[in-house]
Amino acid sequence: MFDVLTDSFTNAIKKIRFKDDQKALSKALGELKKSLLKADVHHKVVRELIKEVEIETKKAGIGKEQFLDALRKTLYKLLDAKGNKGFVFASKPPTVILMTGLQGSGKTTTTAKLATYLKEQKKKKVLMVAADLQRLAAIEQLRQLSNQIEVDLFEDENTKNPVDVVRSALKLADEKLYDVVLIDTAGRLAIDEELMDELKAVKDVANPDEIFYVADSLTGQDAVRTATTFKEKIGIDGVILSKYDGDSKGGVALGIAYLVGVPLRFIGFGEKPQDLEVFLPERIVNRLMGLGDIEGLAEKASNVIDEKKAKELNKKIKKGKFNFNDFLEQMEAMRKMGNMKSLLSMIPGMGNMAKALKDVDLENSKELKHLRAIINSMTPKEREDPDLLNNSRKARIAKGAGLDVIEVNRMIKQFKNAAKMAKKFSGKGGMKDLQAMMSKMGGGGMPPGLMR
Ligand SMILES: Nc1nc2c(ncn2[C@@H]2O[C@H](COP(=O)(O)OP(=O)(O)O)[C@@H](O)[C@H]2O)c(=O)[nH]1
Ligand SMILES: [Mg+2]
Repeated sequence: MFDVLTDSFTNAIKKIRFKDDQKALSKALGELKKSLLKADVHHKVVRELIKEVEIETKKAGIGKEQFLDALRKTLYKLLDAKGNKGFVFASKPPTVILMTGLQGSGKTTTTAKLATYLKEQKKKKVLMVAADLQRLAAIEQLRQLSNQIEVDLFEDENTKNPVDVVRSALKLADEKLYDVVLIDTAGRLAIDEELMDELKAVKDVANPDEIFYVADSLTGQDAVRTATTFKEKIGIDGVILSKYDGDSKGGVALGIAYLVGVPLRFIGFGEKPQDLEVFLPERIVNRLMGLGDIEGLAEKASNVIDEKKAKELNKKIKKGKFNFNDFLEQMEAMRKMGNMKSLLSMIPGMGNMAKALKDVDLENSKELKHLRAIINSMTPKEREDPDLLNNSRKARIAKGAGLDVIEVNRMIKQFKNAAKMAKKFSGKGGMKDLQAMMSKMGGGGMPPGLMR
């Protein structure tokens, strides 16, 4: 997610080799500045950051550690805009949120992501409201998302006025005791008066607890500019940065917080409803500095893995009893967690591994699809005990899965090897072994037991 910035810092840090060496510090700062600009950080922010880091480093005495400390402190300061963090519930439900932003910024997708987050992690009853009546397709898009994530949607095809829609939606929300109402509004390609007037009218009737501005991080400095305009004209309480998974250079996060002065609340990093995470400055700073984000990982993982199950699984792995059912279950858990790469980058020291793994696509990997087809063709007993598979059964499974028996043999062998390795990893120093293996694989597959 923050590859570019992380690389930049690493490069800069490498330049500091000596103690009390002004020349080394200047060089490091120069490197940092160059790479920050390259990472699309606004020049004003870069200037401020460099100035602060220099002052702080000197205060503590020049050195690698001092430089890192200063960098961490400064990043934290710049990212920590005043205001609410994450999702804040109103004292009296429903909490009403107005989602705003330009067309294509990711409002509708983000509305569904937030709904998913609130439903699954906060166990809230959420109502999404289709108040983008500019495009017919907009309602259909939300309808599909509503079905997919199983969150209610309020829509009214009989009116072209978003104000009416919002009024009726809020009435319903009161009657049916919804906890949260998320209003998806229309955007434009660029800011114009008509849009602002419509939003003001919607805002007046919605009386939202908070207004979120969804900014496309790929638009770089434009995101900073438009967010500023929305803040002045409508008033925004938080920014959600979407499309952080793309070619975004990352620097925009610093610009929004520091220049717009509005806290970043969430970050979207993919097209799936789960691809959203709470933005917390301390987490991001740690990640930027390559230290990982254990807290974030634990939160995500705890959502999909049942602790008891994880323990059972670990026992099985240790005993060499890891079977195909366990494998399928783990795959499913991984898929639920969404973006593997972003998960890995949260584990300390795994930043590089995440990079190597960027091409593993759990949904579309051919290998995994085949493996799933093979497992699905097995009987329940065979799934529990891979040793039961003899040649005639393998042939039948191959037929069932529509694959060649050679492939079935290969997959089974791979699976057994993986189970063996998992057993090894479950012992002492497991993580190190795992990391070594993953880097060798270069993203060629997924060992079981990764999720322990
Ligand atoms: N890769 C990626 N695509 C996103 C993300 N958020 C939204 N999109 C895509 O961006 C496009 C526009 O999103 P949409 O929600 O329709 O934007 P809206 O016009 O503001 O409602 C869609 O194709 C989304 O799938 C994200 O975080 N990552
Ligand atoms: Mg939309």
